[in-house]
This record gives sequence, C-alpha cells and structure tokens, in this order.
Amino acid sequence: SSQYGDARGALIVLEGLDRSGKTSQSGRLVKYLDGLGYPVESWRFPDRETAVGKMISSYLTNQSQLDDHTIHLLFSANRWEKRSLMEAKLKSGTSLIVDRYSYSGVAFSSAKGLDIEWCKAPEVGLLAPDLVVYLDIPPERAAERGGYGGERYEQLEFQKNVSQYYKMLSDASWKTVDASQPMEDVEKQLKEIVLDCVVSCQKGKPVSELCI
Ligand code: 2DT
Repeated sequence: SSQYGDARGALIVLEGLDRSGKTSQSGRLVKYLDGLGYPVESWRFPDRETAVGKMISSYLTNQSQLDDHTIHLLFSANRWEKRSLMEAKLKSGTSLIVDRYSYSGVAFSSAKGLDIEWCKAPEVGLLAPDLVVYLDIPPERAAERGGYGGERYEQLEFQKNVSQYYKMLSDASWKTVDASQPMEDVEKQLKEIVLDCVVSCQKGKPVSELCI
C-alpha cells in the first residue's frame, strides 16, 4: 500500500474520562485513515466479546461483584489475550486505534485505592503504544454532557479521582488534546497527530514493549 513494502502499522491509544469523546473520535480517525488508504482497525478495551470480557462486562453492569484486585487482573488478562493478535496486525501493516488501554487499567484501579505499583505490574510486557492521546476534559464538563449510563465508575466524584491518576501516569510523550472544544476541532487536531504517527511507524520506528 505504500513505498515501504513491509511497513508496520501504528498502535495508537486514546485515553480520557468517560464522555471525553474517545469512542466518537476513534470512529472518525478510522474513517480518515481508511480514506487515505492506510489499513486500520478500531479496537477497544475492555473487549467484552471474549470469555474474560464477559466477566468484566457483568461486573461493570453490576450483575456481579468482584474483589478490586480480581477485576483489575481480569482487565489486564483481557489485554494479554489480545496481545498476539495485536502484534500480528501491526506487523502485517494494519494500524490500530485503541479506545482505552493499560492507562485506564492503572488509573481506574488506583482511584479505588489499590497500590499504583501493584496495578502497573501485570501490564509490563504488553505492547507499547506508538502514541497515547489524552482527551482532556474537566470532570464536571464531561458530566454535563450527560449520557453517564448506570455502569460502575460513571460518577462525578470517582471520575475526578481517576483524572488525578491519569495526570500521574502521563509523561512527555503523551499528546494532550483539549476535549472540551467542539468535536470538529478535536477531530482536526487528532487527525494531524495521528497521521504523523502512522507515517513515522511506516518509516520503520520499531515496536517495543510497554513500560508504565
Ligand atoms: P468503556 O465505557 O470504555 O467500555 O469502559 N476500565 C477500563 C478499567 O477499570 N480498567 C481497564 O483496564 C479498562 C480498559 C473504564 C468501561 C469502564 O472500564 C474501566 C470504564
């Protein structure tokens, strides 16, 4: 599909609070890259389709109760079970736009009071994103958008706490986009950042493992 015959795909992660626009924006990004002729897929974690994912989904919808450590490890296992497919897709040249990843795992569980280093440990060895974009929105603003469903975690006080942990996890490599702007403006900024990343991966930037 390009001058770089065996070019790899880019692993691009969108993070942010609930209602920050991750899901809408990942759809738009996939359309955009696809339109430019880049092989691309939209992924999300948790992936509720797998057996582990079904347990997670039942927990999130309050149909089951699980100890905080247990659900943390299930979220991580849900990423591990997709790791080899993820690697194969990237190697075959397909870029992945991933709605939530390990950072959600660590931020949400730490916000409940689990030790942050304990939370990070099971993530080590997963694939490192080539780009993390943080859709930054004040928790109050996100809550005003409405559409918090009845799922666990969809509460203002808890989201405020999660946002503190996201701030702790972020580093200089993250790209932060102001997600309280109109959707079209967010989209425009995202397209530019993401295309840059896809192009640099095509040019041979190596795949690496996550260190969080
Ligand atoms: P969605 O609303 O995006 O489906 O997320 N979560 C997510 C965790 O607590 N740990 C994780 O590892 C991941 C990926 C964030 C469902 C909720 O699950 C939370 C919101």
